[in-house]
Amino acid sequence: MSSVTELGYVGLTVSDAEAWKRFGTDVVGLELVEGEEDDRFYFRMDYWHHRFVIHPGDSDDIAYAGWRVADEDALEAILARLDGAGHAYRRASPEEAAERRVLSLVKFEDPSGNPVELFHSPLIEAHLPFHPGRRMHGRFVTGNQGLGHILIQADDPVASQRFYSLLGLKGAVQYHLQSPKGTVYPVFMHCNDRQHSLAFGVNGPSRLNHMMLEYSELDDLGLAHDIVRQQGIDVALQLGKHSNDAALTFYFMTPSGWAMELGWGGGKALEQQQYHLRDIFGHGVEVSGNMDVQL
Ligand code: MBD
Ligand code: FE
Repeated sequence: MSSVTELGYVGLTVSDAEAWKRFGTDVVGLELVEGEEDDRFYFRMDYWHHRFVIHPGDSDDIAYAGWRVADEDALEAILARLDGAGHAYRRASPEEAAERRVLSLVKFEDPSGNPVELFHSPLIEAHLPFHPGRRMHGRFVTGNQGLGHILIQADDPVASQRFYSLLGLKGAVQYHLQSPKGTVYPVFMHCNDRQHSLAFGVNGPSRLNHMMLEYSELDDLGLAHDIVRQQGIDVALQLGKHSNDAALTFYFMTPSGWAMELGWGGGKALEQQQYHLRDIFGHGVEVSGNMDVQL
């Protein structure tokens, strides 16, 4: 069955562009690319033209998630499944594809209204090595695992899981967690070795609850943690290790009010599903509001 192969890029609308330029480079280590268009800027993580498109605006949320497919055949196979499910989509124009630096692009929304894009053939600037926005010991874990994972809003997690299965993602409820609103049942889905590229079932103040990026070296996670503490940035969840992907991570607030999860050591996706009641250690809530779950 044809599937999306990875989370390729993410668009973000941000209300404080200058804060984001500093945050992306100085805190996270992303490479800033400015000046190609007046109304946006980009962050790179590797050889891709961009991994993040930042649209300065008057709100703060995810603008779109770009899921890669291998080629035109894979794209058509997925669109046929959307047809079968009666789910509407729009084939983007060549100009819109060029705007994303891809050769083929389709746009639609998931059942909760989150904007989704399918594409193939991103622009890879093989002549332009990644130049981190600050010192890094290693690199971001990307390649065939995509840029990381996103946890987005789902009004009806069952409907969301059914919908993302049409794109080829696999997964299930992987935790039963306590939150102030009662027990929550987050779903985690994968489309490559990364244990999850997509999660939903923990709703917060914005469509995007958090995004996770992974460092290849533990020392880069430690460095990021030092910088977050030195800058006095609010930490949502303290350092801890997840039961499902075994990644050592912590969560802190971006200038947009949703959380960034930075991690190291994520494990591979399993064939079979299992669920957990809590994490291995840590992940205590420090500043509440975004991730008020007892992991
Ligand atoms: C994650 O990446 C996560 O964000 C949560 C809430 C649980 C397990 C793994
Ligand atoms: Fe996460």
